[in-house]
Amino acid sequence: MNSGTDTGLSQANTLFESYFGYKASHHSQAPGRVNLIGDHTDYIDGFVFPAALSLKTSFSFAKNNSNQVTAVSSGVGSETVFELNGSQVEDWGKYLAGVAWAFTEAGHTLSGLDIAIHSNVPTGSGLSSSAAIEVAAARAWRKIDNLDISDVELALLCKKAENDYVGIPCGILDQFACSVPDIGQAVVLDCKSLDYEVVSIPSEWLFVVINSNAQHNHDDSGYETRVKECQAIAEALGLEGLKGLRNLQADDAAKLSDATLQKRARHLFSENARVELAKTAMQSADAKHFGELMTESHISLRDDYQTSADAPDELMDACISFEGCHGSRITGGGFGGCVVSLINKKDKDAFVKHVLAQFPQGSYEAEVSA
Ligand code: GAF
Repeated sequence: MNSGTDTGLSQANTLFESYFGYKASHHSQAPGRVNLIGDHTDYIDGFVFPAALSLKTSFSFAKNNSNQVTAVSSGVGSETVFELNGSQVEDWGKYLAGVAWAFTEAGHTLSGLDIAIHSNVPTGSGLSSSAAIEVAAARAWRKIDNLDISDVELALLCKKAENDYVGIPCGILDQFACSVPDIGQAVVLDCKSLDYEVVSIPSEWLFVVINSNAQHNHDDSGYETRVKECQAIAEALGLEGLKGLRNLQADDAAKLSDATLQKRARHLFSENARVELAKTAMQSADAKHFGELMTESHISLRDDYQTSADAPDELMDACISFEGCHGSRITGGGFGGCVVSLINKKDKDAFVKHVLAQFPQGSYEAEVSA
């Protein structure tokens, strides 16, 4: 990591020095992620296919020789202060306090820190800004307190923070994708075993992420409702909780009497199957098939799982109307946010121009390629 050339880190450094009046001793970073395919399949122990982005959350920090954390963020513009092992934090510091809580529960002793944060992972856009801040915080404590924690364990502790402290019933997708793969790496993850495989992106492929700029927010979105609907499916089919849905099949959906639950189940088993097919398509450099799977995934999220929204649907239509676009889909938790499309590298400028002419409220956010 070169703090001289990384703008995120130098901005975090500058903020640290101006806010705390001394120089930070350490740095940590974590990327955002784009999910290429396999959404809402992680909390049923299914399969997902994310890639780590070059967009990052950067921390500059130092021990403050207290039991307290004081953090400031260039994006939020207000500080958060909390005691390690203190009472529940309600402001944006909950992501840091949640990680501290999860580490402490796991038996680690943490130092009090002064922290300055700069992030270029957009919030509410389906690119895991929350997981990026959690993983950057976890890396900060792992580094400064010399904790022996693997990247996978770190992801699990961050998920615990999000589930049991922040209170969002998410799966492992985001925390894993922000902790384990290198920037630009695409991985297929089995959310049950946590076995994963890095899949090489063919050299001429480019995944482009365009933001609809319609924000989602897990706190008031239907995310929790979808998790409850999955629990209802499991109950109706006599399966053992959410994790029993991993092996859902087409004929299971037909057994459900509730039409909404049938649609939800149809998304779960079809999306899970698409991840394996997408892996094979990428391995055989079959852009046409990979793209078709992405588009099927969007339609499934839009019509069956109903976690899309008008803005990403219109944006996806704009993307897919480009002649060289192999496929396109909403990415992440949904209800707004970004759309990811597969094109050939050579078409990038023409694609972005075409999409933004059709959907002017959108903006180019990121890209992933070999
Ligand atoms: C959000 C959640 F945090 C993830 O766990 C995952 O369920 C995703 O939505 C949908 O695939 O990002």
